[in-house]
Amino acid sequence: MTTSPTQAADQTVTSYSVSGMTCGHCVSSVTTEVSKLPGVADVDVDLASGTVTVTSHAPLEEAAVAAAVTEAGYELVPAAEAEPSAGSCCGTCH
Ligand SMILES: [Cu+2]
Repeated sequence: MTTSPTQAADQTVTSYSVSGMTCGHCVSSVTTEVSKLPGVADVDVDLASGTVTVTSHAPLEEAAVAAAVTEAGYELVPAAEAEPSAGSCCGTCH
């Protein structure tokens, strides 16, 4: 008899706050860049709250995530300093 867990035990889920995202294009840009990080299994972005939830196979360096977000053109907000922000748009929103 075998057991097949539906959730991998070695997955880490971490949420980050990102400022500057204003539309679906922003979301896809951040998702694309963060998805490129080694070990990342899934990226979920909530545009309304600016929350980026990253599922990875190992704990991620926040600096690496921040670099990916910066690469996408946005800014990772340290959790302690997170607050609603009306950032600049990517230019494709309107
Ligand atoms: Cu946008």
